[in-house]
Amino acid sequence: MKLYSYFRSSASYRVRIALNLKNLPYEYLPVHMLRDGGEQFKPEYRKLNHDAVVPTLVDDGTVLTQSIAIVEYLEETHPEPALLPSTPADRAYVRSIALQLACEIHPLNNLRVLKYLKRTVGVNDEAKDAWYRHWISSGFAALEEYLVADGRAGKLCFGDTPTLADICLVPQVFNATRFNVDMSPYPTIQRICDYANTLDAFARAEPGVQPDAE
Ligand SMILES: N[C@@H](CCC(=O)N[C@@H](CS)C(=O)NCC(=O)O)C(=O)O
Repeated sequence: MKLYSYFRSSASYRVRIALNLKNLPYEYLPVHMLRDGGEQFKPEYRKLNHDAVVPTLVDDGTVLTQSIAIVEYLEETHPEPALLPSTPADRAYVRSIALQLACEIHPLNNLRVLKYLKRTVGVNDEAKDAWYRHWISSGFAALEEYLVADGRAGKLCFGDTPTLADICLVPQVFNATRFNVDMSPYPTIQRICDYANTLDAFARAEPGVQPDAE
C-alpha cells in the first residue's frame, strides 16, 4: 500500500494509526502542504485526490480518499484487530465520536480555511489563532461531557481497546497542543490521549517520527 501523507496532517495521522494498528506495512509518500504553494495542488496529485487534500491511500491500484472512508475500508478488508465494536449501538457510539472530531471540529481549522480567513477575510494572526482554539475548545467541551456522561470510556474512548474514535481523537489533541489550547477543562480527553500515545501503533504514527518531519 502507498500512503500520500504530510507529517502534520491530522487526517493522514488517523490513517497512519489505523495501518499500524492493523500491522499493515505501507510506503510513505510525502505531500508537502506548504512547499511551492502546496504540493497537494499539483495536477499529478489531483488526479488521485480531486479535493487536493491528504491523505490518499493506494491499495493495489485502488485509490482511496477521505480518512474515515479509508479506515472503514481497512476495517472491511483486514477485520482483525477490529477498530469498531461488535454491536450496532456501540459502533454508532464510536462513529459519533469520530465524526464529531472529523466533521465538526477539524474542517473549520483546515489549512485552506485558515488561508481564506487571512488572505480573503483579512483577519490577523491573532484572530486566526483565536478562531482555531475556539473550535477545538467548544468541540472538546462537548466531547468531554459526552465521554463522561456516556460511561463507555475506559482507558480509551470505548473501553480499553483502540477504535476509530481514538484514531480521530489523538491527532486532534496533537493539533490542540500545538496551538496552545488549554487542555485542563478536558481531563478525560487528555487522559485517553496520553494512554493511547503509550501504544506502539499510535507512537509510530506521531508527526515527529514521520519521514518528512521537520
Ligand atoms: N475530510 C478529509 C480531510 C482531509 C484534509 O483536510 N486534509 C488536510 C490536512 S489534515 C489537507 O490536506 N489540507 C490541505 C489544504 O487545506 O490545502 C479527510 O478526512 O481525509
